[in-house]
Amino acid sequence: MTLSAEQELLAPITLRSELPAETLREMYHYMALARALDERMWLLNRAGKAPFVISCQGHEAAQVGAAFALQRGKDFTLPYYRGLASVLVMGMTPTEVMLALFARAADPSSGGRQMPAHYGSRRLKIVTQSSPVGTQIAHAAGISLAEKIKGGDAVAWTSFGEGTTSQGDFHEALNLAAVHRLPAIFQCENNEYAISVPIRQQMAVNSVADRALAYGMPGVSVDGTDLLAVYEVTRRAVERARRGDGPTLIEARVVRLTAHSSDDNDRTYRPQRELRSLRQHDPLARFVAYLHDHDLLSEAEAQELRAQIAAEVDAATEAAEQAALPDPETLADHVYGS
Ligand SMILES: Cc1ncc(C[n+]2csc(CCOP(=O)(O)OP(=O)(O)O)c2C)c(N)n1
Ligand SMILES: [Mg+2]
Repeated sequence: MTLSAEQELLAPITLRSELPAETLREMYHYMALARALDERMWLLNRAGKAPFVISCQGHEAAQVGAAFALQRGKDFTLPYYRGLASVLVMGMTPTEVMLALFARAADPSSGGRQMPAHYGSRRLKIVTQSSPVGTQIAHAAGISLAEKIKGGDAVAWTSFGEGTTSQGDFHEALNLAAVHRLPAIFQCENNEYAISVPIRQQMAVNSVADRALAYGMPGVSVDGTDLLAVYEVTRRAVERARRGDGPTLIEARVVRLTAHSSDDNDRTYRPQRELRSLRQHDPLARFVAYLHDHDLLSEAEAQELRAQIAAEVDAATEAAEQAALPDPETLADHVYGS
């Protein structure tokens, strides 16, 4: 008997131990690297050196889990502004991330033009988002349509927050992708806030995944602090997309461990006890505990890895700080109708 698409995606996740230990340690490396870079960016912002930070903290497992199910250099990634961990897995280097933060000429995302966290790299097939939230969802539908027309089997993976699913772009993109059975994966990272607006004032459905039914595609809700669960759900969605069975909507339920951005003061709308309780669900701590429990990473190895990451973050910061700013002569380059 063949399982229906939804049943197949929701089938119990039993493959955890089948991933090699080396892959699991690599996953942890990317989560820890994303966290360390993110924390450094906040320090640089508070020291007056970086204009703006918008954090990935609490979303790392959802992003690393998903990105490990994609094929680097083949699949298209259209991340939103919290997508630091996803772009690192897809091949963006810490130095490239810092070049964008400092608006340097060599920033691969925009040559120092865009706000930080608008990740893009032609080399890595990472497509930068516009600042109006949700535009990348329609771009992902368009790219997957082009891929289908060309007869390729790459997928377009895009991410966005739950607040963004109230935008028309979300509706139009999912509808188009379902009608044409496009190889697209829509990952909603639901952290239950859109800046200061809690989810209950944003939508009347229980789960963003419920919305998939209305478009005619499978929708799956997964604990986004569980790296391996997100990996497995995304792996199944990628398989579906590559064999021509169409798109999937994945809701990864995550925690936002910081204020919305470096320009936001969440103490005005979020009780501190709520934040304290969310810290109990820190995906990084959860994955370290998993690795320890399964004898996959000793305390000494974890310490060594953290030291190596700290050195990597230092080197990236230094290299980017010393890199050249864009030449003022290039100010009007790429500006339409200047
Ligand atoms: C079209 C549009 N409306 C409003 C904004 C301002 N804005 C930036 S981020 C954001 C919140 C988005 O929330 P969500 O989609 O849940 O993502 P999160 O930041 O929580 O990860 C808003 C309203 C914007 N950038 N674009
Ligand atoms: Mg949100």
